[in-house]
Amino acid sequence: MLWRNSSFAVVLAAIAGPAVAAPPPGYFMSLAVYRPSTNSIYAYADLTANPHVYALNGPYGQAGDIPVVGDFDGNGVYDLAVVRISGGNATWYADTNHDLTADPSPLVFGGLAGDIPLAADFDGDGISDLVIYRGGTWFIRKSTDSTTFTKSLGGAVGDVPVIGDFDGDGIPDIAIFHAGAWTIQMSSGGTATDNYGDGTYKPCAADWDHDGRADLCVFLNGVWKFKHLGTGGTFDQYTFGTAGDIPLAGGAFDTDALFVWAGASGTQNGSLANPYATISQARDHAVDGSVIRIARGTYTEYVNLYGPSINYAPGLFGKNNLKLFGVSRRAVNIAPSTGYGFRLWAASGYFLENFSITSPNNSGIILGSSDGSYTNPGSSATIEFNSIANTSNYGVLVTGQSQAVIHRNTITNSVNYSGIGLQGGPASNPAKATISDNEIASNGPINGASGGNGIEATQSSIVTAAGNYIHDNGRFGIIGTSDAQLTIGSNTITANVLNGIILCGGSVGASDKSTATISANTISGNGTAGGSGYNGVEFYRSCIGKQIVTGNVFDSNTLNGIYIGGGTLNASNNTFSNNQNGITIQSNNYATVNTIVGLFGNDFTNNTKDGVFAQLDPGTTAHDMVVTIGSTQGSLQNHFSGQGFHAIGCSATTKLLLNCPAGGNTFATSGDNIESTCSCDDIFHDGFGP
Ligand SMILES: [Ca+2]
Ligand SMILES: [Ca+2]
Ligand SMILES: [Ca+2]
Ligand SMILES: [Ca+2]
Repeated sequence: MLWRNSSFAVVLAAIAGPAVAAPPPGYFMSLAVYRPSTNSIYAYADLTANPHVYALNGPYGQAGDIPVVGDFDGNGVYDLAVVRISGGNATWYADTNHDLTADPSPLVFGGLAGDIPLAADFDGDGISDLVIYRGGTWFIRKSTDSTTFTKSLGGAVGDVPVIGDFDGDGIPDIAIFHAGAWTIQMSSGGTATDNYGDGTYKPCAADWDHDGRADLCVFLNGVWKFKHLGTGGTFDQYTFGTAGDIPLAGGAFDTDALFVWAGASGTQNGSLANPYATISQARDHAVDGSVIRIARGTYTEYVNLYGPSINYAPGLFGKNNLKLFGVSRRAVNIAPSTGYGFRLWAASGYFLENFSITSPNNSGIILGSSDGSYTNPGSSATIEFNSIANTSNYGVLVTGQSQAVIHRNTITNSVNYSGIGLQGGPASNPAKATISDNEIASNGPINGASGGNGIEATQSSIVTAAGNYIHDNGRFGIIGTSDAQLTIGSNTITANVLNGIILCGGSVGASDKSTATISANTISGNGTAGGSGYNGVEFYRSCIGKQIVTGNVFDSNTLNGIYIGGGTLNASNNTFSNNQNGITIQSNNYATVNTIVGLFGNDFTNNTKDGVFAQLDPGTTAHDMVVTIGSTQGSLQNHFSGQGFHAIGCSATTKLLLNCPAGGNTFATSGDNIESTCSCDDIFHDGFGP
């Protein structure tokens, strides 16, 4: 008891010390320790709170018990259990209502000497499944039907089992810690290894930086240290607990949230014991910044989330900064019979996490203004770790002056529109989105007249897309039109039916100021529609802006790696392989402005026709073509090999004049590298003549 009476001040002093870097945002996760010397739990809910308040604190269990945390009822809050091994049985005493008294009917599972109990939700119902690790075999008891299956990992003397979602797919991964050596069996396939800590540490796993992937965690003498799997060293540490404590991490012990449980009946006040039956009820009772935790189940409501400017019902104004957390994207279904999944009306600072969202006749999530117009202030939200699928309209639609962070979701099968859409807003204050690490796939109809894109950015919207896997969409992987500004980096964009990326649109003579910086992407196998093929990237003839394309791989697109029909392009340090042409450059009277292209430091390998193909259409009088291919500076040389026709090919009624200085390009063969219709020298000129 001495520690309990004095610990508060001790802990406060510790977390104020210089050793502690920034803790994660409040309420996303918790830390707890179990103290075997007193058989007591100490759990913080909000690690950023000052002063700290324990979410759960007191004696639970008896000498010899093994503590395990998990969500044993599926309400989104971590619960403590102790496992007592006696007489060949392991009895699991869980406390799901957090009164530090065991629930009725404890479960029995495992029980041999040396068994190590753990818990995590393998079967995806939102309830943690009981796990027994026994000498390298993991026995997992499914909460859905009480049957058991096994996994195998580890088994050496000194192996310590750990569970976390290291690959961020929402499914637990099993891991072994052996004196600092980590081996992780990923649910998405494959095995990862790393080194962190040593035999003096106790291992743990927690998504400390809230990026959706569990981080390696080690605990010693009250200090928690965190490291990203595979990279870097300790990125943060936190002081909580003391020598001899058992670290318990991974979820949230947040008991102060507003709770929702589909189908709840009787008294409903949003407490842990008496949750609301609907998300809308919790919204009505929320205050600015409230956390709303949503239990497993199916919610058929159309959830309107209002900002403070909106008086949406008698006496009820909206709120900002609400955090809506589902217990698991595999177990919380937002399935309105009509309307949107979530709609934000001039509501800012929201978090929407861990939901499975469908809508039979509208979008999954829409951000907008108070009245649906694009001229009033919009909404802002962070949309993370959701599975958004089978929506009739957009998976996520960002309208007007709204802003979204869209991170680590799967957004698939939006039937009639696109996975993510941005539209509206004045050019001075457009819709914006940062879209990272999502899978955006199979959206839209095959060859439909509209929609069917992975990401669709229109009307001056500003998009940064990074680290996404964008594939098998019915039209384009990414489309930017009507003065959109795109930054597209480190994505994999593959097997989309038409182009991987297309910029600009409109009829003949349209001026589209859309621009893109496209870097370090893999853009492959696009244009699965058949016919004459499609491009990795197309800059449509209405483009008038300057495009930058650098460090990408363009492979096996069915037509060109890049096609440009108007505007300015600087393409450097890309690899073009197994496309029909690496790059096609075209100018004609249908374009809005000249086509101006510089190509430096690119590799063109095994393209089936030309490496670079320049085409000045017959009768072109309105526009000009200025093409510079390579430079004698070594790093700016292009390299050509294995093309079917020519390294550099031209189509024009007279010789097409290009700037391709002698020594500015290297060719693998001494053959017909430059087509006779090209005039390729080092005099700067445009397509019409010197
Ligand atoms: Ca619980
Ligand atoms: Ca389960
Ligand atoms: Ca996983
Ligand atoms: Ca993480």
